Amino acid sequence: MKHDMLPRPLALIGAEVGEGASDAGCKWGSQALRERGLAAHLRASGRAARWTGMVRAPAARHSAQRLRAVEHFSAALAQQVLGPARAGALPVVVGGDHSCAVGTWSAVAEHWRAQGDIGLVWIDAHLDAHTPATSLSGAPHGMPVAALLGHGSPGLALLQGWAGKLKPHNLVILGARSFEAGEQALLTRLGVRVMYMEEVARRGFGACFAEALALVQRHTVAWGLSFDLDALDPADAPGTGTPVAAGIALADALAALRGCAADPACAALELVEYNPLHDADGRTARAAFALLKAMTAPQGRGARPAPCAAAQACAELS
Ligand SMILES: [Mn+2]
Repeated sequence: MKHDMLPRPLALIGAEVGEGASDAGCKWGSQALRERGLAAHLRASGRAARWTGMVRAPAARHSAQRLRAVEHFSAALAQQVLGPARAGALPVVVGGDHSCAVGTWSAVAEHWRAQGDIGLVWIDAHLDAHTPATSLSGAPHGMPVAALLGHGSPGLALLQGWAGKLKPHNLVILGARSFEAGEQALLTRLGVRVMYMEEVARRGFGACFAEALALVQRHTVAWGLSFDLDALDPADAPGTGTPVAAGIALADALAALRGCAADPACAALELVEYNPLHDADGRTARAAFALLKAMTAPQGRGARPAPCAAAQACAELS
């Protein structure tokens, strides 16, 4: 059977990190979603899915220790992502605050490095592109985009021993509406395409996501999706680390993302910033379940034909 005829098993990886944020509640997000039955929920659509790892960040007693804690955590998480990637499964990292993206995408970049560059669609209310020099809060969950681009803390940017996991033209940020001048200046200088919420509202999420996907597939052998739940409107997802008003409607996201991971060139998925302590009625957990189910659906409007290089590389692995 050809590799792309058989959906890859989903390897769920819990990223138990809240040290990246000022409110550490997201640390318990992946465990909460696991206990609610996320794996069984995904298996219900006929896909193999199981938890292959839970990685917990070391506690940081003082805010000055947060960056070191996240650096240690990122290296451990990267190892947990590399295993399933090498085995031909689809890694699905469940956060945790968004600092986990450094470990996730460093591992994916490392895995594909010999074949070529990776692309990334980053759906988020924030830019997450601070360096320790521009961040007012010093919170590492505001820094993963900069680190993946090779800027900021060497302990994050040089994970796996090399920097520049993402090239600026292979990254698109979608839904941003709360950010600071310093991080925006870095992205502008590097030429990263940002579709701010104003553009998403005007053109529609579906049109923006389709363009973003095409951009990150264009010069790459594989691509991924990092979805921060705070990109959604707080009416649909109140239980996130840092809610921001006027976001993406859950229904729009579900329609556009359906089946996107069916593309064999989809290297990994990430869903972050679930804070169970702010989700009294379970609404945000249900949104998280629905998003992951839509992304991993066997086929759909979001599915695209595989770029040939990635399909071949994928077939050779199987
Ligand atoms: Mn984020």
